[in-house]
Amino acid sequence: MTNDALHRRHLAELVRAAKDDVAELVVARMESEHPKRWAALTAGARAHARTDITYHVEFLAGSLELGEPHLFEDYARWASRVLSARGLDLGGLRTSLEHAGAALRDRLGATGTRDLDATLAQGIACIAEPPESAATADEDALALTRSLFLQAILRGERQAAHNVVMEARDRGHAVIDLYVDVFQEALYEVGRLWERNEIPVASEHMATATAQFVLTQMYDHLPRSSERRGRAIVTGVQGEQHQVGAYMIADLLESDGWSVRFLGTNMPHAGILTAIEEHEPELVGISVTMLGSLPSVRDLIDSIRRDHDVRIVVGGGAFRASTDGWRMVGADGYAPDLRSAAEVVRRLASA
Ligand code: B12
Repeated sequence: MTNDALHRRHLAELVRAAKDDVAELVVARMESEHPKRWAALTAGARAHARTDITYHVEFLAGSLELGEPHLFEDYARWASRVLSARGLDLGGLRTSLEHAGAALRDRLGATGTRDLDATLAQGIACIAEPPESAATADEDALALTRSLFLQAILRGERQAAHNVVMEARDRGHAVIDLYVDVFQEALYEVGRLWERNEIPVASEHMATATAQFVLTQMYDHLPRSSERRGRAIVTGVQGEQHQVGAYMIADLLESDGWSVRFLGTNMPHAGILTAIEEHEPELVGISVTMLGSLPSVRDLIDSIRRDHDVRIVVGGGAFRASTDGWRMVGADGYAPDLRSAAEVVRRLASA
């Protein structure tokens, strides 16, 4: 690891270690600036505000660690969209980031405040009301299936969601296309609907649960390669709750001839290491959605490498916008989606 990377990691660790204190300080400062507004808040709303600030700090740390300020810009744009959709004032986000910057500067002293200031300033400059979203043309072959599937999962109608997907399969669509163009894209749309405050979090949960129910039924319809490629484990990391992407990767690898153990996600790392000892895989696939999970995946990869000679491939939302994130956490490879994953894994396995 270069000195620069070591310095960035050190800075990110200091920032992460300070997140709870910073959140408390920022809330106290905002409270003292607007005592009436804050007095009207319930204890729950106050706790919520504090949690949001810890998220800001975690994303800031991830962006600093990877040396990619655009990741924090993306985060600031995303937070702006989420808050605007709920009628909340973006001035609060700006102030909380400014206060968080001041609290971090006090804590860090001379250590890396230049990088911190620059990344924060870039993020703050991206806080803005989102433009009206332009309607996008939705003309691919599975557009209608996706739209019907989305409606079914948002209503929690398992039978309807199942029928829609099976009809598309019976029309000759490959399972991998259904996974990506129907399941994945419909879930991304669920995320956008939640982001715009058009559905409550309960609908997001129900839609995901319904989609996962139908996804498990696709297992019997997966094509099976006659190759025997070896053993693989697919898992998420501790603290990460998103697991549909990992589930799909497990199915894909099994379909491509791997003997797969799928561990789900949010698993204590000791448990993942035990599973590796028992299954003795040649390949470990790790799925990470939240940028805040980066330290967790780095720790997991370090622990795996201490005792096991395996190839490690990562994927998921945390790496998508980053050029080098997967290398920084110590993985051997990265695939942005299901379609590219089989190829990346085959290349890794034969290297
Ligand atoms: C479902 C969902 C949840 C569910 C997850 C339940 C479950 N059982 O998985 C719940 C409700 C628990 C949840 C919680 C949260 N979520 Co959420 N969630 C989603 C949602 C709507 C769908 C995720 C999904 O299943 N996508 C479909 C899969 C197939 O896509 P994928 O993961 O990208 O996987 C593909 C590739 O990335 C790749 N891949 C993935 N893993 C791997 C691994 C390997 C080895 C390889 C090679 C490739 C690979 O291949 C896959 C197939 O092509 C997304 C929206 C989105 N854009 O993803 C938000 C989203 C990810 N969530 C978000 C947020 C903010 C949260 C919460 C903080 C708050 C909330 N909404 O409740 C918490 C955080 C929890 C935590 N600590 O992890 C944000 C993240 C924003 C950001 N800035 O990063 C998103 C983008 C929603 C949004 N638009 O705001 N969430």
